Parts: sequence; C-alpha cells; structure tokens
Amino acid sequence: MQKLLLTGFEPFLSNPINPTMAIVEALNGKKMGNYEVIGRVLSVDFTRAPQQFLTLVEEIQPTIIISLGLAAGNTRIMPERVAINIRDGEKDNRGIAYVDAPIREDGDAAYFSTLPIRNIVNRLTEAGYPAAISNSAGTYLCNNIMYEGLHYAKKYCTVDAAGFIHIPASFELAIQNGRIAGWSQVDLQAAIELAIIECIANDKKSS
Ligand code: PCA
Repeated sequence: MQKLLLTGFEPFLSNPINPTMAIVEALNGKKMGNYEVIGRVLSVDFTRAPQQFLTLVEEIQPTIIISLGLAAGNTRIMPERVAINIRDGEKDNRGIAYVDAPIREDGDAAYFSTLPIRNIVNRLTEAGYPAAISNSAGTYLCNNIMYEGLHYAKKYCTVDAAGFIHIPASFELAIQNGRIAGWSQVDLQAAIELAIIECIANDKKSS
C-alpha cells in the first residue's frame, strides 16, 4: 500500500482555530484506493516545522505529499502553483520573523507544484465546491513547507507528487473572527477528500 502524507498546521497569529488540523486528524489512517492517508499536524514555527516535516517524510516514505494551510479570508479552496525560496513576513508562534531570507541558501529560486492542480480545481468546481489555482503561497510557513516538499521530491525520486492547498476559514473560525466568511468543516473536509482522490487518480502507482 502506498502512503499519502497529508499535513496541516496548528493555530497561528490571530487564528485561534486552524481547520486544517481537524481535517488531517479525521483523515489519518483512511484507505483511499491503494493509498493510506497519514495525517500529521505541524508547528507554525520556522525553526521546528521544516525538520518536523522532513522527519515525517523520511519515516513515512510517502508517494504523494499534500500539505494544507489556512488562508483566512479566502473564499475558495486554492491549490498553490509555486513555492519560492523566501521567508519573510509575520512572526511565527515562537516569535521569530524573517526579512528577505532564503529558505535554502543554495536552493532553487522556486518549485512548481507537481500535484495535478488544474484537475483538482476542475474536479472540485464540477462537484460544486468553489476552487481556483493560487499563484502565490505567500512567504510564511505554508510556502516554506511546500518548498521543502518539492525540494525533497526533486532530490529523491521516491515522491511522485508534492504540493500545497490553502483552505478558507471554517464556520467556527469565521464566528470567532467576526469579519471573514467561512465554510462548514464538513465541506472543507469533503473538498480535500476529493482533491486527494484526484491526486491518487493521477498517480502512476494508483493501480
Ligand atoms: N497558514 C499559514 C501558516 C499556517 C497556516 O495554516 C500560511 O499560509 O503560511
């Protein structure tokens, strides 16, 4: 059985809930086709998260890596097209912030997602879930983890596809925030399950 690593993140900044956590916890251990989903939550911490993530990849040896992050205020599910070699912006949960700093000194400038992002968007919209490709994963933890996944996949050919999907707030988070719209947690999870099905269908090891 092939492994699909599905990562989410803990709460961060002004978001007391991160709906990616409940999704990865709910899908952990689920069998989909000839894949087992392994769901894990990462810290919003520039010092710890990349190592946590790479340790998981080494241990689990996934064929597919899908990382999830919250983009509070977004209205659609957004597979990311590209990860860039930059850390910049807000403080992480440890209080550390970077300015114009590379993720890897000697790393490529950017990596394109190797998930079937157009097919994911098409499958989701056909099923009635608003979705679109995003052309920037930002410069915070989400971009960092997407970059690390693709860097690993380029270096070690054990990973067929890797990439990142940003999701909107859940109703629960929207209620607490008061100024952003959200989706039901049930719909967020169902949409991510569909995205996983599309990734598995596209993988050469799916049969
Ligand atoms: N979203 C943040 C980091 C953690 C998360 O869920 C981001 O978009 O970078």
